[in-house]
Amino acid sequence: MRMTRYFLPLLKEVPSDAQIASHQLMMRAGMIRQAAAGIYSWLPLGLRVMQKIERIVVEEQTRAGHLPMLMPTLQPATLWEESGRYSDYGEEMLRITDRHDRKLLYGPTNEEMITDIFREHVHSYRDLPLTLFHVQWKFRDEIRPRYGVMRGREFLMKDGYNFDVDQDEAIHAYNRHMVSYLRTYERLGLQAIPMRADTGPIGGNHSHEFLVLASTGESRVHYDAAILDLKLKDAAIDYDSHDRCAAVVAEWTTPYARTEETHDATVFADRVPAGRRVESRAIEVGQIFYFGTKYSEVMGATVTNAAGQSVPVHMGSHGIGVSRLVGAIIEAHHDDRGIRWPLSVAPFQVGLVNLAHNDTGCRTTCEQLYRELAGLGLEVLYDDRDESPGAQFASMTLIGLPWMVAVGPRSLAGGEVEFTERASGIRSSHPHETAARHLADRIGLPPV
Ligand code: P5A
Repeated sequence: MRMTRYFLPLLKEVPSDAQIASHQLMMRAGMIRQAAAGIYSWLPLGLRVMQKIERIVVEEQTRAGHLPMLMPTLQPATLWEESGRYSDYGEEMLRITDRHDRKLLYGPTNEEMITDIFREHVHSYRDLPLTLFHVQWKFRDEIRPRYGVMRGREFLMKDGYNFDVDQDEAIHAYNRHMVSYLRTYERLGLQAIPMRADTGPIGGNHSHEFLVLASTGESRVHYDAAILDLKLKDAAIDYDSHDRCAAVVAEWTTPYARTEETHDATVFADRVPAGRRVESRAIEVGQIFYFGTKYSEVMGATVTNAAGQSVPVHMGSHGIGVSRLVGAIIEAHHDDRGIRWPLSVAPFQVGLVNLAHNDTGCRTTCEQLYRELAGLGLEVLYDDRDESPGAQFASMTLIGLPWMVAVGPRSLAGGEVEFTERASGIRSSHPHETAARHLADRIGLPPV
């Protein structure tokens, strides 16, 4: 992509209402624009990142055997009247009336709608287990939307719903989700800690939140520092194996880790040596729930079990804050000059900078490198604007692409171009003829 053809409204000034780094950087890097309090337009650069996150989330859900679908943003109030949550959900629910005076709402979550689909079509244990998910916009009329996309009113969520014949199977679904979430966050370049949590309006009594430590996070958490040493060891986990999933979950939920709401100071002090007790702030990037038959009983979602009896189906739900993750990743990966995207979600992998627009050699080399890099399958943002080298470097550093390739007359006189790795700041020079291939190898794309 050539910058002169792109839409990248970079801001020089930090907007006064942006209090935390991720909000400031997303505004300065031209990723989002506020439309109303807690409601944002996603500009091209921001959308690229969000779509990469969404793709990783969907891939990991699919790998775990969960099926993608899509439910609408607007829901009929009647479904929520059935579950009792139409009145319970309170002021956070955005209620809408259509021209026929029918009550609708902009979905804050989808337990009712999915239960309605299930009860209509599934009647036998033979069709279970079943987990359906979608990635869809939600609306919650938060009292205090803030921190940009972190606490929006309209936000993108991956929400999934499992249906199982009994509690054992449903706990396996819970464990499977925990493992798939751990894998997802790892691929996104985040260390997210599962912590015992409250269930709030979703219900049930079995829930974990996934938290990314950050001083600007809205959640207060308490944990055993030992949990930070855990690594997901088995890359190819067998999601069908109850034992394998349960073992991973046992490992990750044994060290003390709880949100403020479920924290117990006595248990904390008894179980964790003083030197390892940490209290911190964190960003909630996901939550999983097991709530049994809470919705299936009142809404009549039953199946016949192996003994031929009709039983309410056991359910859980699981959410990942896709739009919030854009902010959370920036909170975890930035410095005072800008963003430092992990490769997996970077909007482009490479920034190409021409330091001398009037120099024919530099221009030709840039054009050639641009073609070669793209030909090798790399996503390149080419700064072909007529700006000073200082301004170009500052823009690239702010946007935070993992690699920058600079073409300037001095190094080109020696046949070389300069690479800078954003994460480490390390620079190196390479012959321009082999620069594209060399970078593709570093980034790990297969040879074409
Ligand atoms: C699980 C999926 C649920 O809604 N029902 C369906 C369950 N869970 S949750 O914890 O309430 O939300 C899941 C994740 O969505 C993100 N999130 C938000 N992101 C941005 N702005 C908000 N206002 C917001 N509210 C929730 C969080 O990442 C949360 O973990």
